[in-house]
Amino acid sequence: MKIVDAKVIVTCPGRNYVTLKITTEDGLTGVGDATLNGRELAVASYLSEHVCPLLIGRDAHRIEDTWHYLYKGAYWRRGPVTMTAIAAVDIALWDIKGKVAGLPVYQLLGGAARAGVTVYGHASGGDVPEALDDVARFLDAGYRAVRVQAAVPGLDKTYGIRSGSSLTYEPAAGVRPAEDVWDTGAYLDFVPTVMGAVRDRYGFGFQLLHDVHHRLTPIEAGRLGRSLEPYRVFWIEDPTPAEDQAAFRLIRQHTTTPIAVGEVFNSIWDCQQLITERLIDYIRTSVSHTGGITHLRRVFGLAELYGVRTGSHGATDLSPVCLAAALHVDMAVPNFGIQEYMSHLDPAGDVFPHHYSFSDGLMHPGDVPGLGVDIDEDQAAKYPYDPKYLPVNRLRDGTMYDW
Ligand code: GCO
Ligand code: MG
Repeated sequence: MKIVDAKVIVTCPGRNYVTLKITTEDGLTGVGDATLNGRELAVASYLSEHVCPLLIGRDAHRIEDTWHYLYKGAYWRRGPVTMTAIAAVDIALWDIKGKVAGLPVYQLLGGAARAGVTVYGHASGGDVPEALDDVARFLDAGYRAVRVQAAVPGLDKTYGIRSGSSLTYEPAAGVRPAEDVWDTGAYLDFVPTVMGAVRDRYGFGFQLLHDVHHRLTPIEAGRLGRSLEPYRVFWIEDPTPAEDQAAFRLIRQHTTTPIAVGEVFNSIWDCQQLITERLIDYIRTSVSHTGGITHLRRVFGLAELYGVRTGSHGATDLSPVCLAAALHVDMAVPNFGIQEYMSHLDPAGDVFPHHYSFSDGLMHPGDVPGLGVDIDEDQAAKYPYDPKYLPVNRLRDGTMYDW
Protein backbone atom coordinates (compact mmCIF):
# COMPACT_ATOMS: atom_id res chain seq x y z
CA MET A 1 0.00 0.00 0.00
CA LYS A 2 2.04 2.91 -1.33
CA ILE A 3 2.26 6.35 0.24
CA VAL A 4 1.26 8.96 -2.36
CA ASP A 5 1.27 12.14 -0.30
CA ALA A 6 2.85 13.47 2.89
CA LYS A 7 2.14 17.00 3.96
CA VAL A 8 2.93 19.20 6.91
CA ILE A 9 0.20 21.38 8.41
CA VAL A 10 1.12 24.18 10.83
CA THR A 11 -1.75 25.76 12.73
CA CYS A 12 -2.34 27.75 15.92
CA PRO A 13 -5.77 26.99 17.42
CA GLY A 14 -4.91 28.36 20.89
CA ARG A 15 -1.28 27.32 20.49
CA ASN A 16 1.01 26.14 17.71
CA TYR A 17 0.77 22.60 16.40
CA VAL A 18 2.62 20.85 13.58
CA THR A 19 0.84 17.86 12.04
CA LEU A 20 2.00 15.40 9.41
CA LYS A 21 -0.73 13.94 7.22
CA ILE A 22 0.12 10.87 5.13
CA THR A 23 -2.14 9.62 2.32
CA THR A 24 -1.95 6.17 0.72
CA GLU A 25 -2.77 5.11 -2.82
CA ASP A 26 -6.17 3.81 -1.72
CA GLY A 27 -7.06 7.15 -0.18
CA LEU A 28 -6.50 6.27 3.49
CA THR A 29 -4.99 8.99 5.64
CA GLY A 30 -3.01 8.96 8.88
CA VAL A 31 -1.96 11.83 11.14
CA GLY A 32 1.12 12.32 13.31
CA ASP A 33 2.00 15.06 15.81
CA ALA A 34 5.27 16.88 15.00
CA THR A 35 5.00 19.73 17.52
CA LEU A 36 8.13 20.86 19.35
CA ASN A 37 7.10 23.79 21.52
CA GLY A 38 8.92 27.01 20.62
CA ARG A 39 10.88 25.27 17.82
CA GLU A 40 7.92 24.22 15.66
CA LEU A 41 9.22 25.30 12.27
CA ALA A 42 12.48 23.37 12.67
CA VAL A 43 10.54 20.10 12.71
CA ALA A 44 8.14 21.30 9.99
CA SER A 45 11.10 22.03 7.73
CA TYR A 46 12.95 18.80 8.64
CA LEU A 47 9.83 16.94 7.57
CA SER A 48 8.92 18.84 4.44
CA GLU A 49 12.48 19.24 3.14
CA HIS A 50 14.04 15.92 4.12
CA VAL A 51 11.44 13.32 5.08
CA CYS A 52 8.24 13.79 3.05
CA PRO A 53 10.03 13.32 -0.31
CA LEU A 54 11.45 10.00 0.98
CA LEU A 55 8.03 8.73 2.01
CA ILE A 56 6.46 8.92 -1.42
CA GLY A 57 6.27 5.44 -2.93
CA ARG A 58 7.15 3.62 0.32
CA ASP A 59 4.88 0.85 1.62
CA ALA A 60 2.78 2.39 4.44
CA HIS A 61 2.62 -1.00 6.18
CA ARG A 62 6.37 -1.20 6.81
CA ILE A 63 6.40 0.80 10.05
CA GLU A 64 9.49 -0.74 11.63
CA ASP A 65 11.48 -0.56 8.41
CA THR A 66 10.50 3.07 7.84
CA TRP A 67 11.53 3.94 11.40
CA HIS A 68 15.03 2.54 10.88
CA TYR A 69 15.23 3.98 7.38
CA LEU A 70 14.70 7.47 8.82
CA TYR A 71 16.79 6.92 11.98
CA LYS A 72 19.79 5.07 10.59
CA GLY A 73 19.45 6.52 7.13
CA ALA A 74 19.91 10.14 8.26
CA TYR A 75 23.32 9.25 9.74
CA TRP A 76 22.70 12.11 12.27
CA ARG A 77 20.93 10.39 15.10
CA ARG A 78 18.66 11.40 17.97
CA GLY A 79 17.88 14.94 19.11
CA PRO A 80 14.44 16.47 19.62
CA VAL A 81 13.99 17.74 16.05
CA THR A 82 14.93 14.46 14.35
CA MET A 83 13.07 12.26 16.83
CA THR A 84 9.90 14.39 16.71
CA ALA A 85 9.94 14.22 12.91
CA ILE A 86 10.39 10.43 12.94
CA ALA A 87 7.65 10.20 15.57
CA ALA A 88 5.19 12.04 13.36
CA VAL A 89 5.75 9.56 10.52
CA ASP A 90 5.50 6.61 12.89
CA ILE A 91 2.28 7.81 14.54
CA ALA A 92 0.67 8.46 11.15
CA LEU A 93 1.61 4.98 9.92
CA TRP A 94 0.11 3.33 13.03
CA ASP A 95 -3.05 5.36 12.40
CA ILE A 96 -3.19 4.02 8.85
CA LYS A 97 -2.51 0.44 9.95
CA GLY A 98 -5.36 0.64 12.41
CA LYS A 99 -7.70 1.93 9.73
CA VAL A 100 -6.70 -0.90 7.36
CA ALA A 101 -7.20 -3.47 10.12
CA GLY A 102 -10.49 -1.88 11.20
CA LEU A 103 -9.18 -1.74 14.77
CA PRO A 104 -8.24 0.96 17.28
CA VAL A 105 -4.45 1.14 17.60
CA TYR A 106 -4.43 -0.18 21.19
CA GLN A 107 -5.81 -3.46 19.85
CA LEU A 108 -2.81 -3.75 17.53
CA LEU A 109 -0.49 -3.14 20.50
CA GLY A 110 -1.84 -6.12 22.43
CA GLY A 111 -5.30 -5.01 23.47
CA ALA A 112 -6.60 -3.38 26.64
CA ALA A 113 -4.52 -4.15 29.72
CA ARG A 114 -6.83 -1.97 31.85
CA ALA A 115 -10.31 -0.44 31.85
CA GLY A 116 -9.01 3.04 31.20
CA VAL A 117 -6.06 5.37 31.55
CA THR A 118 -5.67 7.15 34.90
CA VAL A 119 -4.82 10.78 34.23
CA TYR A 120 -3.67 13.62 36.44
CA GLY A 121 -4.86 17.19 36.08
CA HIS A 122 -3.03 20.44 36.83
CA ALA A 123 -4.15 22.47 39.82
CA SER A 124 -2.38 25.72 40.57
CA GLY A 125 -2.78 29.02 42.34
CA GLY A 126 -1.26 32.44 42.88
CA ASP A 127 -1.14 31.52 46.59
CA VAL A 128 -1.95 28.52 48.78
CA PRO A 129 -5.70 29.23 49.24
CA GLU A 130 -6.12 29.63 45.48
CA ALA A 131 -4.24 26.39 44.80
CA LEU A 132 -6.43 24.59 47.36
CA ASP A 133 -9.61 25.81 45.66
CA ASP A 134 -8.23 24.66 42.34
CA VAL A 135 -7.58 21.16 43.70
CA ALA A 136 -11.29 20.96 44.56
CA ARG A 137 -12.16 21.72 40.95
CA PHE A 138 -10.31 18.57 39.84
CA LEU A 139 -11.52 16.33 42.65
CA ASP A 140 -15.11 17.42 41.94
CA ALA A 141 -14.60 16.58 38.26
CA GLY A 142 -13.63 13.03 39.25
CA TYR A 143 -9.85 13.14 38.93
CA ARG A 144 -8.00 10.55 41.03
CA ALA A 145 -4.67 12.35 40.70
CA VAL A 146 -3.80 16.05 40.78
CA ARG A 147 -0.55 17.89 40.24
CA VAL A 148 -0.26 20.98 42.42
CA GLN A 149 1.90 24.07 41.81
CA ALA A 150 1.61 27.40 43.64
CA ALA A 151 3.34 30.73 43.11
CA VAL A 152 6.43 30.98 45.31
CA PRO A 153 6.12 34.03 47.61
CA GLY A 154 8.61 36.74 46.66
CA LEU A 155 8.93 35.68 43.01
CA ASP A 156 7.13 37.65 40.32
CA LYS A 157 6.28 34.54 38.31
CA THR A 158 6.36 30.83 39.02
CA TYR A 159 6.32 27.98 36.50
CA GLY A 160 3.06 26.10 36.05
CA ILE A 161 0.52 28.61 37.35
CA ARG A 162 -2.68 28.94 35.41
CA SER A 163 -4.16 32.36 34.74
CA GLY A 164 -7.85 33.23 34.57
CA SER A 165 -10.50 30.55 34.33
CA SER A 166 -8.76 28.43 31.69
CA LEU A 167 -8.36 24.74 32.52
CA THR A 168 -4.73 25.00 31.55
CA TYR A 169 -1.81 27.39 31.63
CA GLU A 170 0.00 28.76 28.62
CA PRO A 171 3.73 29.11 29.13
CA ALA A 172 4.75 30.05 25.58
CA ALA A 173 4.26 33.74 24.70
CA GLY A 174 5.84 36.62 22.82
CA VAL A 175 8.37 36.96 20.04
CA ARG A 176 11.22 36.76 22.55
CA PRO A 177 11.34 34.55 25.64
CA ALA A 178 10.04 36.19 28.80
CA GLU A 179 12.67 36.30 31.56
CA ASP A 180 11.67 34.91 34.95
CA VAL A 181 13.61 35.10 38.20
CA TRP A 182 14.30 31.96 40.25
CA ASP A 183 15.16 31.48 43.92
CA THR A 184 15.83 27.90 45.06
CA GLY A 185 15.84 28.73 48.79
CA ALA A 186 12.41 30.32 48.70
CA TYR A 187 11.06 27.40 46.66
CA LEU A 188 12.42 24.67 48.95
CA ASP A 189 10.94 26.33 52.03
CA PHE A 190 7.55 26.85 50.37
CA VAL A 191 6.66 23.60 48.59
CA PRO A 192 6.25 21.42 51.73
CA THR A 193 3.77 23.99 53.11
CA VAL A 194 1.69 23.70 49.91
CA MET A 195 1.64 19.91 49.91
CA GLY A 196 0.92 19.85 53.63
CA ALA A 197 -2.01 22.25 53.16
CA VAL A 198 -3.45 20.07 50.38
CA ARG A 199 -3.30 16.92 52.54
CA ASP A 200 -4.72 18.80 55.57
CA ARG A 201 -7.69 20.00 53.55
CA TYR A 202 -8.42 17.02 51.31
CA GLY A 203 -6.75 14.03 52.96
CA PHE A 204 -4.85 11.18 51.33
CA GLY A 205 -7.57 9.64 49.13
CA PHE A 206 -6.09 10.76 45.83
CA GLN A 207 -2.65 10.95 44.23
CA LEU A 208 -0.75 14.20 44.67
CA LEU A 209 2.01 15.17 42.21
CA HIS A 210 4.46 18.03 41.84
CA ASP A 211 6.72 19.24 39.00
CA VAL A 212 10.13 20.71 39.91
CA HIS A 213 10.96 21.52 36.28
CA HIS A 214 14.70 20.72 36.46
CA ARG A 215 15.53 23.48 38.94
CA LEU A 216 17.41 21.75 41.75
CA THR A 217 20.81 20.23 42.33
CA PRO A 218 20.79 16.55 43.33
CA ILE A 219 21.33 17.27 47.02
CA GLU A 220 18.58 19.92 46.99
CA ALA A 221 16.29 17.41 45.29
CA GLY A 222 17.12 14.93 48.04
CA ARG A 223 16.12 17.53 50.62
CA LEU A 224 12.85 18.33 48.81
CA GLY A 225 11.98 14.64 48.46
CA ARG A 226 12.62 14.04 52.15
CA SER A 227 10.58 17.08 53.20
CA LEU A 228 7.61 15.79 51.16
CA GLU A 229 7.68 12.22 52.54
CA PRO A 230 4.94 12.90 55.16
CA TYR A 231 2.55 13.93 52.35
CA ARG A 232 3.11 10.70 50.37
CA VAL A 233 3.35 12.36 46.98
CA PHE A 234 2.96 10.13 43.93
CA TRP A 235 6.11 11.67 42.42
CA ILE A 236 8.31 14.69 42.17
CA GLU A 237 8.93 15.34 38.51
CA ASP A 238 12.17 16.46 36.84
CA PRO A 239 13.97 17.30 40.08
CA THR A 240 17.29 18.06 38.32
CA PRO A 241 18.45 18.61 34.73
CA ALA A 242 18.50 14.96 33.69
CA GLU A 243 21.34 15.01 31.17
CA ASP A 244 23.35 13.93 34.22
CA GLN A 245 21.82 10.51 34.79
CA ALA A 246 24.34 9.44 37.43
CA ALA A 247 23.31 12.41 39.60
CA PHE A 248 20.09 10.58 40.44
CA ARG A 249 22.08 8.18 42.61
CA LEU A 250 22.54 11.03 45.05
CA ILE A 251 18.81 11.84 45.12
CA ARG A 252 18.02 8.18 45.78
CA GLN A 253 20.38 8.11 48.77
CA HIS A 254 18.33 10.75 50.51
CA THR A 255 14.65 10.14 49.88
CA THR A 256 11.95 7.53 49.31
CA THR A 257 9.76 10.03 47.43
CA PRO A 258 9.26 8.56 43.94
CA ILE A 259 11.00 10.29 41.04
CA ALA A 260 9.61 10.90 37.53
CA VAL A 261 11.75 12.09 34.62
CA GLY A 262 11.70 12.24 30.86
CA GLU A 263 9.67 14.96 29.14
CA VAL A 264 12.75 16.39 27.42
CA PHE A 265 14.19 12.98 26.48
CA ASN A 266 13.96 11.80 22.91
CA SER A 267 15.48 8.33 22.88
CA ILE A 268 16.03 5.20 24.94
CA TRP A 269 19.66 6.21 25.32
CA ASP A 270 18.66 9.30 27.35
CA CYS A 271 17.17 7.14 30.10
CA GLN A 272 19.06 3.85 29.84
CA GLN A 273 21.11 4.40 33.00
CA LEU A 274 18.21 5.91 34.91
CA ILE A 275 16.15 2.80 34.18
CA THR A 276 18.71 0.02 34.42
CA GLU A 277 20.12 1.39 37.71
CA ARG A 278 16.56 1.84 39.03
CA LEU A 279 17.24 5.53 39.70
CA ILE A 280 13.71 6.61 38.78
CA ASP A 281 10.21 5.28 39.36
CA TYR A 282 8.36 6.76 36.36
CA ILE A 283 9.53 7.43 32.82
CA ARG A 284 7.79 10.46 31.27
CA THR A 285 8.83 10.24 27.63
CA SER A 286 6.07 11.15 25.17
CA VAL A 287 5.01 9.55 21.90
CA SER A 288 5.72 12.58 19.75
CA HIS A 289 9.08 13.59 21.24
CA THR A 290 10.48 10.07 21.56
CA GLY A 291 10.33 8.61 18.10
CA GLY A 292 6.68 7.62 17.99
CA ILE A 293 4.82 4.53 19.15
CA THR A 294 7.53 2.21 17.82
CA HIS A 295 10.35 3.73 19.87
CA LEU A 296 8.27 4.59 22.94
CA ARG A 297 7.26 0.94 23.24
CA ARG A 298 10.95 0.06 23.35
CA VAL A 299 11.56 2.57 26.15
CA PHE A 300 8.58 1.24 28.10
CA GLY A 301 9.67 -2.34 27.48
CA LEU A 302 13.09 -1.62 29.00
CA ALA A 303 11.41 0.18 31.89
CA GLU A 304 9.17 -2.81 32.57
CA LEU A 305 12.20 -5.07 33.07
CA TYR A 306 13.40 -2.79 35.88
CA GLY A 307 10.09 -2.08 37.61
CA VAL A 308 9.85 1.47 36.25
CA ARG A 309 6.33 2.55 35.31
CA THR A 310 5.15 4.99 32.64
CA GLY A 311 3.91 8.55 33.19
CA SER A 312 3.91 10.21 29.81
CA HIS A 313 4.18 13.94 29.30
CA GLY A 314 0.82 15.32 28.16
CA ALA A 315 1.00 19.11 28.32
CA THR A 316 -1.10 21.12 25.87
CA ASP A 317 1.89 21.74 23.62
CA LEU A 318 1.51 18.08 22.60
CA SER A 319 -1.39 18.09 20.16
CA PRO A 320 -4.60 16.05 20.43
CA VAL A 321 -2.94 13.65 17.94
CA CYS A 322 -0.18 12.96 20.47
CA LEU A 323 -2.67 12.61 23.31
CA ALA A 324 -4.68 10.06 21.31
CA ALA A 325 -1.54 8.07 20.46
CA ALA A 326 -0.44 8.20 24.12
CA LEU A 327 -3.80 6.84 25.28
CA HIS A 328 -3.54 3.87 22.91
CA VAL A 329 -0.06 3.01 24.24
CA ASP A 330 -1.20 3.60 27.85
CA MET A 331 -4.11 1.18 27.39
CA ALA A 332 -1.86 -1.63 26.24
CA VAL A 333 1.47 -1.55 28.10
CA PRO A 334 1.75 -3.73 31.24
CA ASN A 335 3.74 -1.16 33.25
CA PHE A 336 1.43 1.82 32.81
CA GLY A 337 1.63 4.27 35.72
CA ILE A 338 -0.26 7.48 34.97
CA GLN A 339 -0.84 9.90 32.07
CA GLU A 340 -0.62 13.68 32.23
CA TYR A 341 -3.74 15.38 30.87
CA MET A 342 -4.25 19.07 30.29
CA SER A 343 -7.32 19.62 28.19
CA HIS A 344 -6.47 21.59 25.05
CA LEU A 345 -7.36 25.23 24.62
CA ASP A 346 -10.26 26.22 22.38
CA PRO A 347 -10.50 25.98 19.40
CA ALA A 348 -8.09 23.01 19.19
CA GLY A 349 -11.08 20.66 19.39
CA ASP A 350 -12.50 22.07 16.13
CA VAL A 351 -9.18 21.58 14.33
CA PHE A 352 -8.59 18.09 15.75
CA PRO A 353 -11.90 16.18 15.94
CA HIS A 354 -11.30 13.21 18.26
CA HIS A 355 -12.89 10.21 19.92
CA TYR A 356 -11.02 10.05 23.23
CA SER A 357 -13.03 10.75 26.35
CA PHE A 358 -12.71 11.38 30.10
CA SER A 359 -14.91 9.88 32.76
CA ASP A 360 -14.44 9.26 36.49
CA GLY A 361 -10.71 10.03 36.44
CA LEU A 362 -9.98 7.73 33.50
CA MET A 363 -9.50 8.44 29.82
CA HIS A 364 -10.21 6.08 26.95
CA PRO A 365 -8.93 6.44 23.37
CA GLY A 366 -12.22 5.26 21.85
CA ASP A 367 -12.83 2.32 19.54
CA VAL A 368 -12.86 3.73 16.04
CA PRO A 369 -10.23 2.27 13.69
CA GLY A 370 -6.83 3.92 13.90
CA LEU A 371 -6.01 6.62 16.46
CA GLY A 372 -9.49 8.13 16.50
CA VAL A 373 -8.25 11.66 15.86
CA ASP A 374 -8.07 13.69 12.66
CA ILE A 375 -7.18 17.15 11.43
CA ASP A 376 -9.79 19.36 9.77
CA GLU A 377 -7.67 21.25 7.27
CA ASP A 378 -10.25 23.99 6.63
CA GLN A 379 -10.41 24.71 10.34
CA ALA A 380 -6.62 24.53 10.63
CA ALA A 381 -6.24 27.15 7.89
CA LYS A 382 -8.21 29.64 9.99
CA TYR A 383 -5.46 29.75 12.64
CA PRO A 384 -2.10 30.75 11.16
CA TYR A 385 1.21 30.07 12.90
CA ASP A 386 1.93 32.51 15.72
CA PRO A 387 5.60 32.43 16.84
CA LYS A 388 5.96 32.02 20.62
CA TYR A 389 8.73 31.15 23.03
CA LEU A 390 8.94 29.42 26.36
CA PRO A 391 10.35 31.69 29.10
CA VAL A 392 13.94 31.57 30.34
CA ASN A 393 15.07 31.74 33.98
CA ARG A 394 17.71 33.80 35.73
CA LEU A 395 18.90 33.74 39.32
CA ARG A 396 18.47 36.93 41.34
CA ASP A 397 22.01 38.01 40.38
CA GLY A 398 21.23 37.65 36.66
CA THR A 399 22.88 34.25 36.05
CA MET A 400 21.13 32.18 33.35
CA TYR A 401 19.44 29.18 34.95
CA ASP A 402 17.33 26.14 34.01
CA TRP A 403 13.74 26.87 33.05
C1 GCO B 1 4.66 19.36 32.11
C2 GCO B 1 5.70 20.17 31.49
C3 GCO B 1 5.26 21.26 30.61
C4 GCO B 1 6.44 21.80 29.84
C5 GCO B 1 6.05 22.12 28.46
C6 GCO B 1 7.23 22.54 27.63
O1 GCO B 1 4.98 18.68 33.06
O2 GCO B 1 3.54 19.36 31.64
O3 GCO B 1 6.70 20.52 32.39
O4 GCO B 1 4.55 22.23 31.27
O5 GCO B 1 6.99 22.92 30.44
O6 GCO B 1 5.45 20.98 27.92
O7 GCO B 1 6.88 22.64 26.30
MG1 MG C 1 6.98 18.77 33.56
